[in-house]
Amino acid sequence: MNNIRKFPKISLIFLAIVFLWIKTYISYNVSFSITIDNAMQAFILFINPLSFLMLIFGVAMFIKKENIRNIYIIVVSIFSTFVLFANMAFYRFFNDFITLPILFQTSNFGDLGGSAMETIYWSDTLYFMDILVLIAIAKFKPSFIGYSKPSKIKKSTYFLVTSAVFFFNFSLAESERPELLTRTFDREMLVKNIGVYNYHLYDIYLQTKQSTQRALADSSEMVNVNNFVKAKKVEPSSDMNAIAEGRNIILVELESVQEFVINNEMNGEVITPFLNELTNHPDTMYFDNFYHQTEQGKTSDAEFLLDNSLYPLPRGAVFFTHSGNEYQTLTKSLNAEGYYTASMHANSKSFWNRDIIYDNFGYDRFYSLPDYTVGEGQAVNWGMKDIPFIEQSVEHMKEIEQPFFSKLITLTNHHPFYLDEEDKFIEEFDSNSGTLNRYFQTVRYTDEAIKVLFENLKESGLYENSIIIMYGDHYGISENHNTAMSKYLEKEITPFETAQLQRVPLFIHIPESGVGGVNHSLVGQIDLKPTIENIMGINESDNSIQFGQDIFSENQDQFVILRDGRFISKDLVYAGQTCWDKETGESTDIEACKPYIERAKEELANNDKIIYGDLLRFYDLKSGNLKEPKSSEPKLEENINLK
Ligand code: GP9
Ligand code: MN
Repeated sequence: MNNIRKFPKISLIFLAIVFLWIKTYISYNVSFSITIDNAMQAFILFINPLSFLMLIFGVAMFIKKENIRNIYIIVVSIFSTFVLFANMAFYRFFNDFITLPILFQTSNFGDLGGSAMETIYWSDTLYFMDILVLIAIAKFKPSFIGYSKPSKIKKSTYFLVTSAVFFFNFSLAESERPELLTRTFDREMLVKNIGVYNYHLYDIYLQTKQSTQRALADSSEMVNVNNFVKAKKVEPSSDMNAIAEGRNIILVELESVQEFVINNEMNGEVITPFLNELTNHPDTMYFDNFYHQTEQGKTSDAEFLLDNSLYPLPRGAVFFTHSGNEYQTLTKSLNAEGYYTASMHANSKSFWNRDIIYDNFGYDRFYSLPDYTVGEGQAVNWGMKDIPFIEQSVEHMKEIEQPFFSKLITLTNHHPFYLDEEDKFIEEFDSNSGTLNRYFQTVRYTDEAIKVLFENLKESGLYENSIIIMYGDHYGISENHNTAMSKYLEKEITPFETAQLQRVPLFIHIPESGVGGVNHSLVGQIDLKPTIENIMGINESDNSIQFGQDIFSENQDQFVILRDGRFISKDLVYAGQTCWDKETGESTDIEACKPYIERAKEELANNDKIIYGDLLRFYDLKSGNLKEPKSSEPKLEENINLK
């Protein structure tokens, strides 16, 4: 017995830190695909959970009562494990880390249903094992566990070491990645360098900063933003001006449909027969270099781009975080032209905060789940199947007054891409990714739904007097499936290829117009609003604060900026911090990309200024001037003419 006592006793605090440290490190390697390029990065990854864990568990030393101290240690373990686990489940689905605004979107998490279950496995219960061990130790108090009240000196030394670990970690990270914290684009880089827990602290800090930003923003910031926007303006195409004036607009956001499936086959089977035919239709303009520019807000980001010709945010979903801002939307300009405006989507109305923001955007009506009858066998995966959704949406369109703008959002082709047997028109693909294998089938199903849309529109008599615009909202296959994608595309998926895979199809179909052809222009979702306004003969764009350009304009920039700072120009692609030669697909001298990198940064920064500062509240769209300050506000010396 005496011999055993000679061993120093282990405190529960120490054990809890070690358990979580090991667990976090294992999950970095097993659950997140964090790329490590050198030994230094591997070392930083290893030590990065430590400073936070030492700090948060160290607090236990100030708790005198043993029971309360143990409860604190266990609660902190559960909480930290939950943070880790939530990130892991989220990462499997979105290939990204959680940010605070996303966490508050509980209404969305509730609806994730099948997708959430897909991302959680039985083996995940292992993540909580150490907590059981801690509880058992706290209860049964085995003899090797002990705790002697630390002296003041010991406590001070402990926290000194903790901050030393933090600064050591931070300086290594800073030498590895200069300006780490000023570049908030890349969450993976943050987690890799400062650890998943510190990353969340940083995120909380950023969010707080955001709320302050609006409060502090003032109208003078609008002057610079406006100069930038005006310099970007191009004359819209006169050939296309008012070509669809007065027609109904039927716009379809095609859930997760990427460009690579169009005019392509999978194991000898055509994936999108109807859409393929449409690309050759004499009344269709098809764009094969059209990029999505969405971020964490996915479908809602695509909607945001459409209505505002502004970029969504680098983090969180702008539909949630800035739903109260003032916006100058496409919907509002259509309302002003006497259009009835409706969004149609058979999901609960609060998903992505749509019910709130649609009101703000000016939609007259939102046809959401209660406006649809989902019969037996008519739901799969995330909800109502596309075919009955389309059929009933056309019925709604028959009822509403013309001219109308109806935006339909499909749903069946959504991760995890499940289908009922009777809706499978083609076989699965055969790769190591069930997700990609099933994707082809659900895309094929959506293609069938679009065929039904055209048939029903023709039957209803709405077809001739409408314009049909369709585009993919964002990618469906994330980088997690690169091995499978590489098998399908028969090439290595480099960051260059990944950037190119952000193309989604865009169709502009004007029945009996004779305006058609395949267009290779480099364009993106940001360009939809000015393009649609020009086609419809609306001149609202003249003063609009927007970053897009008319797709048909001869002076189009041919430069697409993705939301995370990647870009695609005529000759270059910037992706994965590497400059790529577009023709060869090989990396090239970064110097060639530098001016464009700056340009993209400036554009995104101006965009974010508008959203964070809610700057459009200071701007009068009609006059293109700053709004007259309210009499209660101090008057500017002179009203700055922004033109
Ligand atoms: C939800 C649907 C899908 O209503 O739009 O959203 P996503 O997950 O693609 O953003
Ligand atoms: Mn979507």
